[in-house]
Amino acid sequence: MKLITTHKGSDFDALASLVAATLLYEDCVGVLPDSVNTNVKTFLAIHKDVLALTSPKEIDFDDVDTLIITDTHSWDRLDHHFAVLKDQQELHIVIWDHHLKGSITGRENHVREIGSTTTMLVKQLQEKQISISPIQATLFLLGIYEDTGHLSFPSTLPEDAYAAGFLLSCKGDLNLVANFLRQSYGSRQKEILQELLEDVQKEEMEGVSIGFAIKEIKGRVKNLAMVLQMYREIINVDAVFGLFLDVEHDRCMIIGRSAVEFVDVGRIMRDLGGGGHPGAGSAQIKGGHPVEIKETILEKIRDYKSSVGLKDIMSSPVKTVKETMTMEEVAKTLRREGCTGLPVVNAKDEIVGVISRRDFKRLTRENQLQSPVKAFMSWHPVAVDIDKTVTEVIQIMTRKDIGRIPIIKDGKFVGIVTRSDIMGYFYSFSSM
Ligand SMILES: [Mn+2]
Repeated sequence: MKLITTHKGSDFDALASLVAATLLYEDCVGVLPDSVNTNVKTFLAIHKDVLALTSPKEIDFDDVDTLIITDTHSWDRLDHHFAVLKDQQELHIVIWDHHLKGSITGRENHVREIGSTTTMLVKQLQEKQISISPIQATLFLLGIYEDTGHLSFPSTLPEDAYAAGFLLSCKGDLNLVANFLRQSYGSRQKEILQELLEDVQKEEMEGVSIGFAIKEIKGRVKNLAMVLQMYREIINVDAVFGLFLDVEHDRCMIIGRSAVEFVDVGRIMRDLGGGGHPGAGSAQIKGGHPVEIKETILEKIRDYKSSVGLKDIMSSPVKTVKETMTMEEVAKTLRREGCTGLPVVNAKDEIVGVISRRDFKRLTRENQLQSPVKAFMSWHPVAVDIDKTVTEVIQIMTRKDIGRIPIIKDGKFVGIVTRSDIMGYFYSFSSM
């Protein structure tokens, strides 16, 4: 007999990958652990009959020759009934899992980092052209959306989004998805939010407000990130950090969210051993104390502030052209440098203007190519002092609709910041 099972306390990714595997492997019995999470329980209350899954209690483990496991590969995550298979040498084990760590090694191991285990199996179904019913498609979407935070978590891969798109084409129902996932804001989450609001902690740094939510948590609470997001909106801060202390396991779960470039959550979390991107991230610290962690986070924000400045993102040295140069020479220089514009300096190397390809459109006669650049350049460019912040430069670019800003130090031209430098600044952080 062939069995397929998943981890106990099953969430949607567990249930969905289990069901997807029963489609992939014919003549297999799908065994759902008796303990499932609250959302899945609600889903099963309606869909149990169409899924045709069996309880571990009903299985005769004596004649099992193949075991397929999804969304975990650890014996202690399986229903206790499976323990009898542990020492069976002949057992053919197949693993489908997106958690890299586990205690079971199978004959076939499909283990890799991806947003959800469901994605891996849906890909197989799609490749083998096995048909998926609208109900199954809806369940698989639930699996993918739950584990990828609706395709928003940093762990999400293009494959997860492709699989979701494919499932929509199989008539997966997003209304149902929203309905079953929304209920995760239950009484426990509400209680935590209320307690957080009774002890609001706000800090100000350089005009940016940073909120902290510090709380002891008993047991496993899902969707703390959502609670934290609601907390942030209510207390109206630019960035927020949730420090959730799990006394039982002596660890602290840290979640961060930020809407300002000044607070780079991903970088802070990486320093704390976790991960993420500038807007969102998380980390876990063994034996950490929340008050100390809060101080560490504030220190890091202060440090980064002084470390990333215009000097780090600007291009320098930058080619300049003299104001007396002819337009023809300038055109050659632009071509040679492969850029769309250059600063213009006077005899004292002070910046007096900017010439860009656009300005060449104003040349109407051939002989104007012999005119000096100062006749066509835009005068008095907006120059920014090197001590200003990246945010200020972005504001100027937006307000004045200009794509390159000369940077000056003690009145002297030292470099230039372009739109692509700013893009590089944002994207290099998210890909680190
Ligand atoms: Mn999963």
